[in-house]
Amino acid sequence: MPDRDLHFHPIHRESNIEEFDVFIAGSGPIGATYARCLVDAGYNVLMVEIGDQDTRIPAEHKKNEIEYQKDIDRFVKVIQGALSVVSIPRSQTIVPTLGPAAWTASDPNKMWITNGRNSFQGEHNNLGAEAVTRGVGGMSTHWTCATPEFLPGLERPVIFTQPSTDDAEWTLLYNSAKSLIGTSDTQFNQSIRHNVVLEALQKAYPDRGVKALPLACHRLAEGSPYVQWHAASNVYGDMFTDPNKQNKQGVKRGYFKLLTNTRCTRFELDSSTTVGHKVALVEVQDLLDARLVSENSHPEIDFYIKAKAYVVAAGAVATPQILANSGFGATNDRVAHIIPNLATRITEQPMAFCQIALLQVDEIDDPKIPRPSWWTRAVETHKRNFGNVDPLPIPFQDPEPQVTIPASLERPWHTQIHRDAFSYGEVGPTLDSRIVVDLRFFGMQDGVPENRMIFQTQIKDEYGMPQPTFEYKPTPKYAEETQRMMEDMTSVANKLGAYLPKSEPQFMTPGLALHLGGTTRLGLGEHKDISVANFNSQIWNFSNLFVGGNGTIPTPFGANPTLTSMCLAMRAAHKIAESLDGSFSPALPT
Ligand code: FAD
Ligand code: G3F
Repeated sequence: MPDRDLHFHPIHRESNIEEFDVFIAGSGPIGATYARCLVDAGYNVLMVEIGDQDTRIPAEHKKNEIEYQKDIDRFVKVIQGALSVVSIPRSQTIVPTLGPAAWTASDPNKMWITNGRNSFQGEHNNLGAEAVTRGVGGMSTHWTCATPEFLPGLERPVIFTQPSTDDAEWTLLYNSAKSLIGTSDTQFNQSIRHNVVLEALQKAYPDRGVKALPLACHRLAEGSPYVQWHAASNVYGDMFTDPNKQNKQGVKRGYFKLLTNTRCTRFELDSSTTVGHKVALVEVQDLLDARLVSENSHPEIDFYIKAKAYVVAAGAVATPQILANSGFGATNDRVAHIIPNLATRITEQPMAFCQIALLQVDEIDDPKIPRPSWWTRAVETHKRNFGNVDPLPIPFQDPEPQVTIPASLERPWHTQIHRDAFSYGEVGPTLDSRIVVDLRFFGMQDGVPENRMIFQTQIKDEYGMPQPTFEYKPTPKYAEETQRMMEDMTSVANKLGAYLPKSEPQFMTPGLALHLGGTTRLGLGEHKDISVANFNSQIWNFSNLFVGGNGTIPTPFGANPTLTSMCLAMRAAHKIAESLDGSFSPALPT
């Protein structure tokens, strides 16, 4: 234990809790999953979140606001506003057209280093669009909600070497995670555009299992044009409103507290531990209080929290960042690290994108094609009310298409043929958004040791944590598949429509998928030398430190990862709950 005079937070007094069962850093869907499982099992959990709460209900999806449900393109600005790019190379900070009289940095060894500007970042090996969201609910407050399962034999990690045991484990985990986040593939069944796209692709590709994209959402009422998009609030929102609920076994919920605007800074080890490592406490900082003191007087604003187990689920960038700031690994000072594989073998998905204007519009009200009654009724009503002014037979509030052609071993890429807002791809004023379809194809990457993140101890990010630098280049493995993926996307696009100018087929800036993986990768015992934690998400050689999030995924993957990360978090939470039962007897991971 440290011998300094430790400053504990009033939370202890308020709750009369001297020591929490579990501390969690990060309030996104993965921190939420951990919290939900542990609090439901009756344990006391303290969660800290570096960002603020800026939704009506904690951790709610912002797209549920009527404003964005009426015009999805307006949501582009919300996403742009929420994301902060992680690492900006020095070349992007040079402005040759700046007025010559302006002050500029003249020493090439001292370039801008604030707010993600990173003079250590190479241009050629950056993940230039990799970004983080800080706020209660994390990225789930503006995510697309796509929740596909990973492909067994390629994307899906192997937890048990016996295939039938592994299959059974994943079936259980996926079913539990889907029910927790509320996933469905039927919520767009009564969308005209959805069915037009689905039918066109099923006709063109009868053997590829074209189907509805599974989405975490539910339609508000039968026939309503609106869905409620799910987010971390669906995982743990009721813990804020219903703290005394009991679980199926009649166990009352444990105490749960979320501290917002609170940074998880670093972990401190118990120096009396002789075998392996044990976290003694965590240092956090109240960022609101921090505004009241001068930059260097940290003892007044840093405080400490004690727990039996500690979970870091702060996203794939900040999770290794907190561990690096604790001196455990991945820093640039090249000291011997106790988590040697931290932030190595990282992966990110190459992503291809285009938008088309739909060809099959005339089929929508073609009397020769039989349509269900809800369809003809909707089209007729629309034409009766607006037929003299609107050129399209599509109701204004017709839900968007949400279609996928699932990945396979022959075509290892994930596809989304849909309409959605992201930080790019806004339709603009020229075309009616009702005939626009977005195609997003996500490829895979191999986790190689050269691809890694390094945390600069000297340069801090805007929140005072070590600045991440990427060393990342596309891997030769899966290069050929990526070419085929682009070919496939253009062929699918051609079946559906004509390209929108400026949204022709293109690869996006690396990192834009925001599916960074492998930064805190899990592994079996025999893969200890290339992983950070075991499949209970317990860091190798630590008795009480756990990780969560997409960084834990050790496999190449094209699919959206959140559902799978939830599975791994549920598994870990279950194991933590088991160890906490009775008195926590810390054991090193095997
Ligand atoms: P996050 O959601 O990133 O949450 C981590 C939290 O930790 C954040 O709130 C952050 O503020 C907090 N934090 C960071 N540092 C600290 C610190 N030092 N102390 C305390 N707190 C800290 N995924 C899918 O699977 N399907 C999709 O359809 C999909 N669509 C997306 C669309 C968009 C526009 C974006 C941006 C992402 C999308 N994603 C999607 C990715 C998905 O949102 C993430 O996979 C998911 O949110 C990860 O959950 P997480 O809890 O691990 O991390
Ligand atoms: C990703 O992060 C999501 O997983 C996708 F679903 C989404 O469509 C994409 O971003 C947008 O680029």
